[in-house]
Amino acid sequence: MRLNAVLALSVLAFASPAWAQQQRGQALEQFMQLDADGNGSVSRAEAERGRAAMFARLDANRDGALSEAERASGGRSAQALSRADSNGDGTISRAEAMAAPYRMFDRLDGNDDNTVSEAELNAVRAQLGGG
Ligand SMILES: [Ca+2]
Ligand SMILES: [Ca+2]
Ligand SMILES: [Ca+2]
Repeated sequence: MRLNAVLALSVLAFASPAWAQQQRGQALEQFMQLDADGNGSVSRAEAERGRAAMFARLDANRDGALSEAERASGGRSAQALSRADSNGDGTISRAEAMAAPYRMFDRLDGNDDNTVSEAELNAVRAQLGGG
């Protein structure tokens, strides 16, 4: 399910090094589902849309901000978002969520051209495969 996939992404974005390789591989496959136009690569715009969808799903009362309670109901991945609270008021506004570093994307985009190409994905996949 796509929304769960998006949640998994945010977990990976804040993941500790202790995270299992298998979970990373799974998140990678889910990341590829963000390829909305099906051209084999995930642009930053496509990835950001995925992140916005996650935010919308967590914002249960649709006030454009994630309260502590809303994050708590979203599980571990949503709680990780608390790092995005740049003004420290306890809620995460949409702007704060979108302004937070997209670490998974940055990590995958090896040549910093704002697109995670098929080749870049394959390179990471090869690393995860233990090769
Ligand atoms: Ca694409
Ligand atoms: Ca809310
Ligand atoms: Ca790239």
